[in-house]
Amino acid sequence: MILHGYWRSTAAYRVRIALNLKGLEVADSPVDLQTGAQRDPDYLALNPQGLVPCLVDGPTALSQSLAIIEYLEETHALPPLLPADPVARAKVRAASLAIACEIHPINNLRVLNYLRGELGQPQDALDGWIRHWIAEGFAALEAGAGQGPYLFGAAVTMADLCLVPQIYSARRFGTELTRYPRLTEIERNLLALPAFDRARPENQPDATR
Ligand SMILES: N[C@@H](CCC(=O)N[C@@H](CS)C(=O)NCC(=O)O)C(=O)O
Repeated sequence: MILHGYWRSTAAYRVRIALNLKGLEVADSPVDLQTGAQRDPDYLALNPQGLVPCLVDGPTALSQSLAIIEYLEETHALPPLLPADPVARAKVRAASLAIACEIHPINNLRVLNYLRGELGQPQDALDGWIRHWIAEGFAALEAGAGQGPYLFGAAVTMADLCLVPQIYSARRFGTELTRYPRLTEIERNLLALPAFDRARPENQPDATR
């Protein structure tokens, strides 16, 4: 398998954690988002959305991090990243989507470029925008976080794979995290696991700073 990603991409970070947890070695193919490599024709042939990650498995190119994680879950069952119980599965998916659909996309590079370029917004307005949507999303996650070392108790789930990268992004954009003591405690617990540590942006070969 080949993972097309970018060291600072939070969506690619989710997939890296899943691959590490499941013990799968893949070849890395960095796509430099800063130079617009995601819009190169060769990359668009793999993922017409021009977004990372994209996981190539044999003849198949898969996009969308949560779809990729569920593909890995279905093809490599252990360790499970979704609970067996349907209600618990729905809750894990809901928390994952709360991050992947409600927080992440509105703070994505192309959205920020549009706000800055077409809409002429200055950097401080963009910073406020990012922090606003992260704060709203994190407040709900903090309120819903149960007991236990991870978001859903003692087992790592897909929701944890979404949380850690989103906290990384929040920190990068200067979000005040002291308001989310449970989330940051869970983050600490997760980053102590080798699969999460190896997946950190700064541990990727294409990391530049
Ligand atoms: N929903 C997608 C989001 C993918 C995405 O937005 N990736 C970002 C990096 S985190 C990207 O490629 N951005 C490039 C751009 O905005 O031009 C997923 O979960 O895979």
